[in-house]
Amino acid sequence: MKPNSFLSMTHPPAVMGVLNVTPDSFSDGGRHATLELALRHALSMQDEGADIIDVGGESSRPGAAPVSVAEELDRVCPVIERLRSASDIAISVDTSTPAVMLEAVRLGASMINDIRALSREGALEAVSRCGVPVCLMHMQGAPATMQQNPAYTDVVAEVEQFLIARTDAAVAAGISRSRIAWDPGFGFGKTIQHNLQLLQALPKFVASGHPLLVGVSRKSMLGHLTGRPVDQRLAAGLAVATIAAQAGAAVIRTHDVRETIDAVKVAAAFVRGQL
Ligand code: YH5
Repeated sequence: MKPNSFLSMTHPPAVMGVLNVTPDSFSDGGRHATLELALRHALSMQDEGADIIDVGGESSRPGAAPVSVAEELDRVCPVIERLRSASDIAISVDTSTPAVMLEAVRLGASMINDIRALSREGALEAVSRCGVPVCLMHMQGAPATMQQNPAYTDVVAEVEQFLIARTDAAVAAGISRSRIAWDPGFGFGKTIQHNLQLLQALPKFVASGHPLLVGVSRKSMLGHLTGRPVDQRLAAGLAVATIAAQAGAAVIRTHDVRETIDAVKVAAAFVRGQL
């Protein structure tokens, strides 16, 4: 793999704005209102400077009801279609469902973000066929139960082995190695100690040469560290974004685009020695 510019971090990481399109996330005013609010939120994140909008229609929170393929298509596709016609910003789709991947790319998405690392039947083939970049994320267990008893002998080694194995499977399916990003999956089947060990090991993941995506925005690890509820975790999230940027992460996934851009700009200037 060619040495990539993320390693020297001449630029701050890209900032990916989270756009949840689940019934609970926007409006109780029905589908049309939800679509309009989602579009408005995406465009406001673009105004704030987001590089990528990550559109997701599945809630991966513990206890969330599973969503059918038809329902996920119904949630995600109209948003991608509208956003594509309103803007040329890069769109990624947060999905594990092959039919959603294919339809999202057909409508103009340019990246697949899969918390299940292309483990669903047909997912490897779908991404191989689209030819777009993909983010492979590590998760232990399944969303409904993953936080019940996360256990590892060596979390860093196990996450790395998993990502290597899924990358090899993706390459074997015809996906170009250079189009595969990695994500250690903060909060997905991890205790606070596991998350902190992974945070300390970010430089090791960056050294793999795969662009590294980090998503900690508003997550419960920040609540555990600060004692704060979900709507008061901005500062804690910015601290982690700064650490990740200093370690050479390529993409920060966040709900708080404007503030995160400021934080990663400072981190990048510090790394360059031009603060
Ligand atoms: C991620 O890390 N996360 S969805 C629980 C929260 C807050 C936020 C309040 N998709 C990731 O954002 N994709 C999600 O507690 C992701 N990496 C990648 N690549 C979960 C989420 C969240 C969960």
